[in-house]
Amino acid sequence: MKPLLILSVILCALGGSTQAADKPKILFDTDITGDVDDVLALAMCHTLADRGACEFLGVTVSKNNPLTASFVDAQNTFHGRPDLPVGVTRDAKAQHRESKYLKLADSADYPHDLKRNEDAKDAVELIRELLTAQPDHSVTIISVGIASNMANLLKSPGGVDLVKQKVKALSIMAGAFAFCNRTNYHLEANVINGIGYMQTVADQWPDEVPIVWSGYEIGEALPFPRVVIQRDLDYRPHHLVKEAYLLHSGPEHDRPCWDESSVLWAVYPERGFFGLSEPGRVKVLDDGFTRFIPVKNGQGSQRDRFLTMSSVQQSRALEAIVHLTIQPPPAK
Ligand SMILES: [Ca+2]
Repeated sequence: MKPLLILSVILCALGGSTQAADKPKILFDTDITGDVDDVLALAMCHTLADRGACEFLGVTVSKNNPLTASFVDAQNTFHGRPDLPVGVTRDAKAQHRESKYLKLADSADYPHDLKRNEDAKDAVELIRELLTAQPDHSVTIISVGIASNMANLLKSPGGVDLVKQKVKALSIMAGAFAFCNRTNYHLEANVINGIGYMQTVADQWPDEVPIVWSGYEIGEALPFPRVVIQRDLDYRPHHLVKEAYLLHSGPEHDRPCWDESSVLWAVYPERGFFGLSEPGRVKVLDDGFTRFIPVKNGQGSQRDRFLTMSSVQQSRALEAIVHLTIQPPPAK
């Protein structure tokens, strides 16, 4: 065997074993109530786990609505994971949000057994439990709502050290880092609906654990095609994702894929679906604006980066999101 060939065989073998060890373990923290992109993002998490691309540890909910645990369990059951752990916030100060689609949890079309938030675990307790059980530096947290659970995790006893020890990265949908929504000073919902929580995350998240921010501008540039909802989800007589989308956005709207972008980066960070900004630090201002302060001359925190996206990446990312969202769940 030629030396070059031997080297490539060794590298392949190493690559294979590294890949298995590095399979992302994901924890999905969502404010599944108001917008419907959380439902599509949760569908993606299930598909990615079905494909063996990640290990799906659990779901936590960051906003208050009595139907959140029931809906999440209904969706987890729909996707073939009826026993996936579900936690809900017990923080009364976290925003309460009405929902156009959570009522699907009460439909006989979506059987499941967790019916009341009172029977779900406390979100922070569940996150702590799941993190504690995992190897060091192995868990990617995907947070796509207000930051109540992330902030309360950091404030819990030993919370910062637990994050430092167990978390590999935080993939968060929050803020805005480019011109978007016709302004260069967009105040993004996940921040302004709980500014104090996001400030706690930005200020207290350990410097050693990277945060990748998907700003409003990324999802805004990824409109989920309405035709997919109209035509591609009839493989089941009742499709939870389709019905939730229609209840929220109606049939004539291409809903931006804000939350889906954070899932895609979390599981496939090296696939080039997105670019990354230079490193720096996000400061959450008192009005909710996210100011990015880049590293200067190698000085300062390098914890944070935000997603960027070229037009080629936009096409690839949107197509990947679409197909990861609509892949049929495994047969029952
Ligand atoms: Ca969300």
